[in-house]
Amino acid sequence: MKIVDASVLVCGPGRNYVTVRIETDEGVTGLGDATLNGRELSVAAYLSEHVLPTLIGGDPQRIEDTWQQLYRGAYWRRGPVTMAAIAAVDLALWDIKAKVAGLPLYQLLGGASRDRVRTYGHAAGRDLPELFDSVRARQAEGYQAIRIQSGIPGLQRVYSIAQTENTPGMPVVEDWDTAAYLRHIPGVFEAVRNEFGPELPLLHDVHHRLTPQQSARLAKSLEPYDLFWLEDCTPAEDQSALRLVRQHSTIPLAIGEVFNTVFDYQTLITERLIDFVRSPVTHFGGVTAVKKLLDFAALYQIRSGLHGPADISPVGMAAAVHLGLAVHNFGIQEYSGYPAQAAEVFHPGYTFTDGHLRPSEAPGLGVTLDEQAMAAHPYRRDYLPYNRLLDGTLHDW
Ligand code: GCO
Ligand code: MG
Repeated sequence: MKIVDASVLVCGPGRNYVTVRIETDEGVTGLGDATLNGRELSVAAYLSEHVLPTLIGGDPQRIEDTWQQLYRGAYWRRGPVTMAAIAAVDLALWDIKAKVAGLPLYQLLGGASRDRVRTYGHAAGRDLPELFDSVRARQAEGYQAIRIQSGIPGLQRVYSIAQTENTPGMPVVEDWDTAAYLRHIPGVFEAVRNEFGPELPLLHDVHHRLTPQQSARLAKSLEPYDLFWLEDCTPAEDQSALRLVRQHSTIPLAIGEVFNTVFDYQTLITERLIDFVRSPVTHFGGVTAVKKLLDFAALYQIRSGLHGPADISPVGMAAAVHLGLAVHNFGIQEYSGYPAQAAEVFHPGYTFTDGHLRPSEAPGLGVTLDEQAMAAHPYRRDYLPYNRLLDGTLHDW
């Protein structure tokens, strides 16, 4: 079996997605997700200029060797663009291998360790009534675990709360005030617990905005509300930052959605500074790399909580669901759904019921693409927002 064609498909059904398609001389096709939010075309160019031409004529069954060649052979290692590109190829090759075997991907990863994959959804509101409505809406959709994000008094534009109009083609600038945030958030969790009871698993994402000292204070103040996890409390590239948080709190910690390799986790895992790894199957080198990460994490009783917002395409999500069904140390899967137009392009195969995902039983990842529909949704340049403090200083994500 040989690879005869490999291409990058870029589209924008409600938001931008980059997909890799690898074709073999035996007519088996594999799909991979190469989406890197706000930097989409850099991965598309990395793939089409530098990676995909080297695959033609190669053996699609040699997944590990292809991974090593793309990682070690390029000289330039790591980084989100490189690792998103490697992930896309890796996913497409696993898709092909599983189709050739006639099995859903999870069967090649050891088979099912559970019946279904528990997810968490996103609730957010500018104030408590709006937040409660949002929690109820997620519960009505079936979610049994919910991430809570809230507006902050005095801040007009807070990430994931109020949609702000931006100059087309330019990033939105949002507001941040750490002191106001630290004052407000514990009361939000107290109110949510009082309203929804003690059993609902609650999560919270700090988006890397605090110092270790501020994070430790927040973690202590949230302890009475029994969070499932506190996510990304400090800037992720500083692994030692979580030592201080750990010394002061037993709150479960999750981090890693911006990591690209296992080396970003080395201190965090071996010193047991975290409880959940957050990397997506995409951006981290694919199923091959995340499976190894999870096996490493398992030695330290650390579980998965893979990144799964709408900027992971349904192709990447399908891979995460197969992996989540298979690995023993599964924790939870983020799943926030997709813009309605995405369903015209991607037929993901997996199903979502009662807050749980189940992979397709079709051979491979189980995802199919409608390329005609794709043409109706072209790419449009878009950015993530960023933050400034009230005096104009640029702040951490
Ligand atoms: C999450 C993430 C998202 C990111 C987004 C960036 O936990 O889902 O933090 O909210 O901001 O994925 O591309
Ligand atoms: Mg996050």
